Amino acid sequence: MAGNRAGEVRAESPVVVVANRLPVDQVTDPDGTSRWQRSPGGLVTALEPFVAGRGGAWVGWSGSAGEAPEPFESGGMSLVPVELTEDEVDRYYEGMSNASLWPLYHDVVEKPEYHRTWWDTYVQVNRRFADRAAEVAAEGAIVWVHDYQLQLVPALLRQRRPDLTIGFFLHIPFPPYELFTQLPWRTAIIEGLLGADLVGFQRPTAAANFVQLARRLHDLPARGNVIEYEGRSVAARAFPISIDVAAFDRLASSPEVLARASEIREELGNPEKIILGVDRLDYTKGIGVRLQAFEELLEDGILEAPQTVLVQVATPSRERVEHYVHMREQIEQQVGHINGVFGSIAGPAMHYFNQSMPREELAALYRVADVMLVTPYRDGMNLVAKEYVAARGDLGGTLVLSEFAGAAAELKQAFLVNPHDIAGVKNQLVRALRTEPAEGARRMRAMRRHLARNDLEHWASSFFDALLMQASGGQERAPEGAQA
Ligand code: GDG
Repeated sequence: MAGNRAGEVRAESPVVVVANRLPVDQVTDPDGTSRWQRSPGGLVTALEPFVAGRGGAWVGWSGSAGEAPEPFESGGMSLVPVELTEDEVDRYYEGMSNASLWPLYHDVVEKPEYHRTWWDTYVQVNRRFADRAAEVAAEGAIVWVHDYQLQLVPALLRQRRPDLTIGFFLHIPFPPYELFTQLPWRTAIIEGLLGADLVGFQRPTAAANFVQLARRLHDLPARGNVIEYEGRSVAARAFPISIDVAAFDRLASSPEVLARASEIREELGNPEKIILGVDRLDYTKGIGVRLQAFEELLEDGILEAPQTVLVQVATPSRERVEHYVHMREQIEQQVGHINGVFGSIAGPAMHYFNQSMPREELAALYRVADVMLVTPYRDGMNLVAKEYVAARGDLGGTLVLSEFAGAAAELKQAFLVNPHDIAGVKNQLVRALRTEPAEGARRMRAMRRHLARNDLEHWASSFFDALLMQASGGQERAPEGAQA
């Protein structure tokens, strides 16, 4: 992404994205100069075509506490930084977002903590995001707000700017009434979301949970997935997110990545089978489950190391949140134990990386893995599962996937598992390892066919189309400068 000119905020953006993070990271070059670099990751790729080149803006936090840089142009968009102080990062981001809402929305896999000071800061920061969005949006603009950190923004923005069309998308699961209602600020969150014209979720069950909450908590009338609220209609629907399938396929079949894939197999000592896990180091991802299944299979003598090895990439994440510190210790103890007992001079039984890998290296790992293990306890979607399928243009490899990942509803030919059932995970892992190539190819082909039609562009354009439709009361209209 080129260009980091400081400049004026464009007060007239016809399309505005509001997300916790800006789509760029500040990097410092060896000569000490700092510049903005486009963040890796799908969301930017998906949204850029809708925002860039038509005077669109992206409102978000730069990622470091303290004074925010001036708005600047980058990649054809106005980037509008929102300032967060150290205290706000602690309370709004690490506290309310990642230690209250994240565990609550993931089926309380860990116990959420509720603190009034965190909530107060969450409200304060959501106001600031809404203020910035209200400043940059043109009359009648479309604003698309993202994720659990900013659930109050739709209503706050509507109060300030009733002329706007507002969409919201939640990237993580949305819990049922019975769980959600433990949140002390439950009515405020639902009211916040009801400020949108369209609330998008990964799965239809999440949309249904939201509609039920609006009906039961707020006594609002609803017809199907449409809630009537303050004289407006608010629709709740599923839009399963995806990846840039063609780009990932291309990357994974490039000569460099293929060469690296063979090199990895050699460096691992040419094992017969390579099992792979790739996750942010997060307690929702069920990393411990797969380590336990692997360990028990070694213990049972069903698998032997290092003929079969497990490679686990666990990218560092939220390292200042307490739950994450404990979990990392536990996982690292488990890895140490597995290698202590089952490793040999010929090589360890498993390879663990607590580091972020370049995208090319991930693609090579996907390409060389005979079995991909994705075992979250709960996951909005899980893009790793989709990346693995996109990477396997050779139709090789098998996918073991948790039923509790949103992706399981689409990747039906995976070996599905309940991560709470270790015996079941072990069985499916063994089945996946023993799959005949023709059967594996049949499954992979079917999943690839599904993904080819349901890629990231499809996700973003169907959300925009539905948002425009909803805002125009059922009749599509073309907004100025926006591609529907
Ligand atoms: C949230 C929801 C939903 C991981 N390690 C490295 C690396 N990654 C990349 C993967 C993948 C992404 O990070 C992780 O995406 P997931 O979807 O698996 O999980 P979350 O981060 O929890 O994302 C999730 C998603 O939002 C989108 O809506 O699917 O359910 O929880 O793209 O490849 N990338 C690189 N190096 C690494 O070491 N380059």
